[in-house]
Amino acid sequence: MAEIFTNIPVIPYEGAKSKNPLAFKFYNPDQIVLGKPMSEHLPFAMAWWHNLCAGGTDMFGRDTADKSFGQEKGTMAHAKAKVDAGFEFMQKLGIRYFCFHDVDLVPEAEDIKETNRRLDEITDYILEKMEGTDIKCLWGTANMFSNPRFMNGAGSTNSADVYCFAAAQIKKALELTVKLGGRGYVFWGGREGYETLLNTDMKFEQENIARLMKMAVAYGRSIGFTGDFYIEPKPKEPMKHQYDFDAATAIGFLRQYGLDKDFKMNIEANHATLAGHTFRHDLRVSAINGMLGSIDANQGDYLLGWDTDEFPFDVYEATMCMYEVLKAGGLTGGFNFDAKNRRPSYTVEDMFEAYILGMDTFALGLLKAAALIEDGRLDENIKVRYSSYSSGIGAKIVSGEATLEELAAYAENMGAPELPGSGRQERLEAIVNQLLFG
Ligand code: XLS
Ligand code: NI
Ligand code: NI
Repeated sequence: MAEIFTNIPVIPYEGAKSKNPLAFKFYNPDQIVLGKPMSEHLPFAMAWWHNLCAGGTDMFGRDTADKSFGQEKGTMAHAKAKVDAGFEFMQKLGIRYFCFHDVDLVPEAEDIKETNRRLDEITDYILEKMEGTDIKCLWGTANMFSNPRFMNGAGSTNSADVYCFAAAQIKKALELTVKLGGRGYVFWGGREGYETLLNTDMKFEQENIARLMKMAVAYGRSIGFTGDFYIEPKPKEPMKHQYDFDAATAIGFLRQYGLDKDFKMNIEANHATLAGHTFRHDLRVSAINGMLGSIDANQGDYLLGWDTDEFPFDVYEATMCMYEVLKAGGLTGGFNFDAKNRRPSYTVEDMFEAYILGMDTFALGLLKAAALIEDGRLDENIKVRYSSYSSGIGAKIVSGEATLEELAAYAENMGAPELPGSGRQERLEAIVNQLLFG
């Protein structure tokens, strides 16, 4: 196999003082943090679609980056060149996982039987490349939003034929995920939503999405898929209203339809902020419901109202993310860089430097979150803040034995309660800054 990225070496860790753009400054895979090597805390994944397929096309202009890898696009030779490029890329960066949509792997044919044959061929090739490496699939998914047939969604479509086509794609994508040893299978509700209620039966559409997911779970389990199914919530884009708005909405949906045992959340930073939450908020909502599965590690732009999918560079956000992840006991999934270079960053060096940026940002986030946990002041403050529930009437409330009458009688005898104590927000924010920059 001829080398593709000939001017890029294996990326070394050189430490915080290095000025080499092609070196890690903070991601040091073997460094032990809270008893575990960094690489185990941070199972990073490459997103096939952004890294190997997307060339920067936007609404106003065509590709700036050349992702042909020396082959004609739309051919199986190109599909294989992408595999070669992807594996070389992951190996040079020390990335052990990848995520894919079916149509990222091969050009889609008119007939799904031919597409599936191509998928078999390419995944045989991927399996060959996996041999002798420690690279595996993090999660797979089916693209049920790009083709015009999915204009009204897949599970939510008004067309039973399109619904069946979606089922066929999910079936195949599940088989491929199992074949490639995937830890998870993602449902991002690409167009599972609506534009106007004037033409929409919302209840019916949601029931149909649940039916499709149930069939996917039944089939997945029948072919030996033991990993997690994930919903990746997103509030809008491409549809005006998406049914899986945020983690809380998606979790409610899963519980309503009895899917909560098989599903967890795949939380994307940029989707959480589009929903008007912090990234951290959606992680916490998932974690307290036992459903924090995996993360799409990217970053939005607070000035732009869409999914800009930037590589994460905000260390504060990454720290808060890693704080949630560490507190939740880690992820069963991983950190997928669902992120793309900015359009004017179109060179091969830019591809690598973007991943170095993302990996270093999360390494810093991990180190700083571990420092916050070891410092203990945030935890201590929370303990003190809720301490009125550890004894007396508070403990009785928590035990579930108290009645409303009893609490009312207690209040009547008490007179006016004291103020609940300072929230200490500024003190806590200062502690975070101290540990980030001190
Ligand atoms: C789009 C989503 C998508 C999913 C996979 O906004 O982030 O890329 O991660 O279908
Ligand atoms: Ni996204
Ligand atoms: Ni995503």
